Amino acid sequence: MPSRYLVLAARFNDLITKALVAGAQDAFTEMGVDPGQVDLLWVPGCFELATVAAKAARSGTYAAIVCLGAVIRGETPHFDYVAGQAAGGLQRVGIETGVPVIFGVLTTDTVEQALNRSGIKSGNKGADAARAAIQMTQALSRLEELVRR
Ligand code: INI
Repeated sequence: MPSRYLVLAARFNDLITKALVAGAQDAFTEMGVDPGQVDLLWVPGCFELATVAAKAARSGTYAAIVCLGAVIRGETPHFDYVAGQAAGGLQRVGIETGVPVIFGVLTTDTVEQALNRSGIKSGNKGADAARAAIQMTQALSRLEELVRR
């Protein structure tokens, strides 16, 4: 299994997504992953996450892909489309490629709620996503052992 991780982040609402990226990077480091093993790539918005995640997953380079973004309902009637397509697209990439694709996309009603979940008050969803990536790589390694028995 590859040992590199990709953090894939949306620039839209970048005040929030930069904080999610920092949270993910810190969490990887805390969990013993060398920062040199964690690549970072930006896309314009959450709608584009799945396209790049699919290519990254098929490259065979990454143990897991952590997708980060913020979709805020108050700012757009597109909320349901952007959030729904991002979630569905990313889930499909994970299922179709077998590479863990982590959904670290905030979907909130307000900017304040998003800020709170990006390290201000109620934890950092980016850090949670990095932890989920590690847990998924561990689960897949364990599964490989189990099915080889
Ligand atoms: N992209 C986001 O990541 N978050 C949003 O809240 C958002 N809003 O508000 O529309 C958003 N839109 C851009 C979208 O993801 C695409 O980048 C754009 O439509 C170009 O395809």
